[in-house]
Amino acid sequence: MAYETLIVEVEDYVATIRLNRPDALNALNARLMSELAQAVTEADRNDTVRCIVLTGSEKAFAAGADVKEMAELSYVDVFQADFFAQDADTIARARKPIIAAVAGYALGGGCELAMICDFIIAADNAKFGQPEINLGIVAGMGGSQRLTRFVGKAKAMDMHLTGRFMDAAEAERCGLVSRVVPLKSLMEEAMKAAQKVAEKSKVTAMAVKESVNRAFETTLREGLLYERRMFHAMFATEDQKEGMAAFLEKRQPQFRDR
Ligand code: CO8
Repeated sequence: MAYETLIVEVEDYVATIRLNRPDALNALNARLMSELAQAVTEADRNDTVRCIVLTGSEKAFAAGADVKEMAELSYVDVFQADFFAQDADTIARARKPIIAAVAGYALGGGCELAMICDFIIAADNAKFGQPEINLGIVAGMGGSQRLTRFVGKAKAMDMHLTGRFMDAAEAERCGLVSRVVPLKSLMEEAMKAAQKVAEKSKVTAMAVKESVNRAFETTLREGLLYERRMFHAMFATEDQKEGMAAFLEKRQPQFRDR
C-alpha cells in the first residue's frame, strides 16, 4: 500500500514505518496520523511481521502536531473530531511490539507518539520535549500522563511547564529511552533489536507486551494477578514446551507461534 506521508518496508519479519514529511520536520497532520494508524494496523495483521520499527529522519522523529493545521481550529472542531484520538488509540492498541527509533526532534505529539511505542532507542542527537505551553495549549496525546509515569513528576512538570528539551543522555538517565546509540548506527541498532524480538515466539512477545503495559493501567495487586495468569497461560502453548526443551537439549528453539 502506498502512502503520501509514510515509507513502509517489510523485510526479515520487521515492518519499518518511516514518517516522511521532511519539509515540516515530520509534523503530525491528520493525513499522517490516519495513514500511520492504517500502516500499523496492516503490519499488526500481516503474518510475516513480528516486530514494527517506527522512525523519522535524522533531523526529526516528529516536531509535534502540525501547528499550521491546528492554528485556526475552534474548540468545537477539535472536540467533534476528537483530534488524533482514534488514530493514537489504534497505534497504542497494536498487539505486536513497536520500537521507536528516534533521531532529532521528538516534540509535543512527536514525543507522545514515541512514548506510545513499546520502547525507544534514541540517537545521540535526539531531543525530547513537550513545548505545547509555548503555543498556549497542553499536551493532548498522552504527554502529561505517559511522560509523568515514565520519568516521574519532577521531570515531567519541568518539561511541560518550561517547554525545555531533554537531550538523549538525560532521556536515558531518567528512563524515557532504553538506550542511546550514535546517530549513524541508529537504524542498524533498531533493526538488531527488532530482529531479537522477531526471533522469539510471536505469541510470547505479545503476552510480554500486554503484561508490561498493564503496569501503567492498573494497581500493583491487579497487575501482579494479571501477570500470574498470563504466566499460567503460557503453559498452554507449544512454544513453552519447545523453549524449555531447547534449553535442556542445549539447542536453539524453533518457535512456531503456537
Ligand atoms: N508544525 C508545523 N510545521 C512545523 C512544525 C510543527 N510542529 N515544526 C516544524 N515545522 C516546520 C517549520 O514551520 C518550517 O517550515 P517552513 O520552512 O515552511 O517555515 C520547517 O518545519 C522547519 O522548521 P524550522 O525552520 O523551525 O527548523 P529549526 O531547525 O529552526 O527549528 C524546531 C526546529 C525547534 C523543532 C522548531 O521547528 C519548532 O520549535 N517546532 C515546533 C515544535 C512544537 O512546538 N511542537 C509542539 C506542537 S503542539 C503538539 O504537538 C500538540 C500535540 C497534541 C496531539 C494531539 C492531540 C489529541
